[in-house]
Parts: sequence; structure tokens; C-alpha cells
Amino acid sequence: MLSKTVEQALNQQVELEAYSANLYLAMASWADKEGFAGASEFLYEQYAEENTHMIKIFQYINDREGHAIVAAIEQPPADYKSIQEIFEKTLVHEKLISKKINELVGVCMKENDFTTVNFLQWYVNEQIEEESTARSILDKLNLLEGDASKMYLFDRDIASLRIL
Ligand code: OFO
Repeated sequence: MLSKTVEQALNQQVELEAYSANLYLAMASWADKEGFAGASEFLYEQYAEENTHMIKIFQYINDREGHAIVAAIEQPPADYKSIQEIFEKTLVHEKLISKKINELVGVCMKENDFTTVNFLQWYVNEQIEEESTARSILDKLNLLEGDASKMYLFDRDIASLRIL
């Protein structure tokens, strides 16, 4: 059974994962509208992956006799200046998620809930990969310096990449 403190902290993470999903959905929509077919496909996939992150914690809360809550989600930004800005924001966001996951593990340790610490290990590892992929996409974009023909190739190639 979860302590109230752990239950509350897990529900906060559910809300964050749902926000992550909506953030990538908003980015996918912008990329789609601007004609970046590959980037939008990649971001739609990200949206789906974040939903799986959310539901996994959601169901874990109920499995451990807690109560998973569907929270109101803050609206993510709809407009972006460029694909570059999208991936800059992605990296900043994933760093924030890593910090939140680490804080959540800290709460569980304090509460002596090693079952949940163990459950969260998957998220700890996942964040290493997520930050690293966002960083490598951003590095590639920085090399292109806005060159239109290279951007076309970038957009074609990114569709086959998966962050998660
Ligand atoms: Fe992007 O890993 Fe969940 O939030």
C-alpha cells in the first residue's frame, strides 16, 4: 500500500507525463502545419510514448491501493519559431522531467517505499536516453545552420528515429 505522500507525488508525476504528451502533440501539430512531415511523425510518436509513461504510473498507483487522479492539464504552447526551437524546448523539458523523477525517487526513499523506488528505476534509465536523443538531434540541427536542402534531409531522416 502506498503512503499518502508517495501517492500524491506519483499523481503529480502522472500530471507531468500527461503534460509531456500534450506538449509533444502541440509540437507535432505545428511541425505538421509547417510541412515538416518527418519531424511531425517523430513528435506524434513521442506523444504516444508519453501517454504510455503516464498510464504506467496511473495504473501502478491503483495497483498499490492508491487512487490515480486525472488532473486538469495546463495548455502547452501552440506556436514555435522553428524546428530548432522545438528541440531546444524538448531538451529543456526532458531535463526537467529527469529532475522530477529523481525528486520522486527521493520522496520514496524517505518513505522507505523501495517497491516504488524499484518501479521508478525504469523511468530513471529512460530519462538518460531521452536527454541524450534530444541533445543529439539538437547537435545535428546546429550543424545545419538553417540550410534548406540539408533541412529536407534532416526531416526525412528524423522520421525513422525514436526517442523512447
Ligand atoms: Fe519524455 O519522458 Fe516521460 O515525460
